[in-house]
Amino acid sequence: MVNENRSKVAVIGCGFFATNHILSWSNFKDVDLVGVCDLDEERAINASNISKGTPYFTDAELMLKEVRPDVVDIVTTAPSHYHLAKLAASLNISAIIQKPMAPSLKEATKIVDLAETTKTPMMVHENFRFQQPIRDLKNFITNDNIGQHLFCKISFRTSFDIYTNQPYLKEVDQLVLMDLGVHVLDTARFLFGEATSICCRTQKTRSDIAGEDMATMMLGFSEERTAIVECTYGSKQVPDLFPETLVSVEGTNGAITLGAGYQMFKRSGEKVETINAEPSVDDWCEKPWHVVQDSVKNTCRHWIDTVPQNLKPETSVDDNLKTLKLVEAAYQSAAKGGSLVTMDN
Ligand code: NAD
Ligand code: 89V
Repeated sequence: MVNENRSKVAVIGCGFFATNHILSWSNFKDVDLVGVCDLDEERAINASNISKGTPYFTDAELMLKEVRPDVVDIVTTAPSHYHLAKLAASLNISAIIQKPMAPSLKEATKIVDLAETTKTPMMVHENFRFQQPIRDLKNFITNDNIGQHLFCKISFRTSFDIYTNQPYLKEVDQLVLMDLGVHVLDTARFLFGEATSICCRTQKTRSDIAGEDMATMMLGFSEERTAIVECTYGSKQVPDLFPETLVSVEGTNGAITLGAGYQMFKRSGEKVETINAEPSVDDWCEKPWHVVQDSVKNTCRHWIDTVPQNLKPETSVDDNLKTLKLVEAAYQSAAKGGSLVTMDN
């Protein structure tokens, strides 16, 4: 869907990941990227250079007051999200906030309250559910192809060196569930709805990081549906499929698997099909990051196709709080060696 009205977008945070946002916004025909901002001037200038000279700033408040965007895209790390969302709300500007919404469930709740009390539309940039192969898989299971849903497995296992691009990840006490768990748990919610219980075990595979880098979870859903959800930055598997997410869903009448190399295997009754579900590689994208980059573009597009039309985005902050509640419950379970935690939905 293409809007007739143009949207004005500004970006705060021009670090490692923001390039994908800036290039996504710059390539939409109905969006004007009106400002980019980073405390680090060199990063702000670089962001301006890659987006055909978008005005750059080193002070977020100054930028928002000067360029008056319809929406500000906050691509800083979690500790600054609440403060920046509050700034946006105080200026009556909508906000998109990168995952994780906040460093804790408590602070995420403050963002949800802020959005509600100020009536400011706010969405979390939770992009995994916007990966095209995962959207395709969801369509297949919701169109009555596999019968009653029984079982789901979501797996993201790699030892890709994330710490070079994101050194701050070595310092956080809660690592893999907050950084990657949010993605895979949100994908589980997207595919199977709200979990009624969760158990989780975590492990640490190296000594130079503060947090855990391996998590294995089992989620229960109504009607005895079950999901195994796992994520790790410490898997020495070959081949290393970074940044692919493997997903399979089984039902009473069929199954679908998104496998390595984006091979998708579908079974509906006796009909079996294999397709290549690899996302396209836009001009500004490069393999193997294209699946992530494509999903960033789709997530930004989701905002443009919803909020300006007064529609609620799928990953509104109140929706995303449910993902963070699962993360918190997973940590509670892990602290007790993997005991069952019942979700209060
Ligand atoms: P980064 O540290 O590389 O960049 C963050 C930038 O924000 C820094 O340049 C910093 O100077 C700037 N900044 C911080 N506070 C600011 C403020 N008040 N005003 C202006 N600039 C400010 O971090 P990153 O690795 O790019 O991560 C950013 C966010 O993106 C994190 O929340 C991370 O979890 C998320 N991320 C998401 C994905 C994904 O697939 N969705 C992938 C990687 C990172
Ligand atoms: O950091 C992240 O959010 C992840 C990735 C696996 C790409 O690093 O998306």
